[in-house]
Amino acid sequence: MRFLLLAAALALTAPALAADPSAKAEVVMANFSFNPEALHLHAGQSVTIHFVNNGSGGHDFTAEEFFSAATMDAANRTKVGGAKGRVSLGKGESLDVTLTPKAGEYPAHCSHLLHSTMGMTGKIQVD
Ligand SMILES: [Cu+2]
Repeated sequence: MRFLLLAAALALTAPALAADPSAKAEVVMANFSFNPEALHLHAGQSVTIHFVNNGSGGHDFTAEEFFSAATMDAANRTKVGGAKGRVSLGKGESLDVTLTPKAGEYPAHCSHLLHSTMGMTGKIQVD
């Protein structure tokens, strides 16, 4: 009987661990770069990405394919501009986006005029 209770307790705990949203990642925007340039995430694992703009003006992290392929709730979908797939931040701003990425390799860039030319490009690798 004690064993059965333990087994039942484990069965209840396991799904909670699988859905653990504690994985963290960070993308720092600057003039004119993303750090890291290549973001590495795990497919199918929920992650909270902390976006920070340390630049002297506005920047964004545009990755339509990445955000479109990822699973997220409505509140987070709004944070990435819906179909725009873009996190836009003013100077000094930050934003957390929680999502579950899909396997693939996706390009990212800042959509501000000439910023990608000056180095604001990157990629997201999900595997
Ligand atoms: Cu920019």
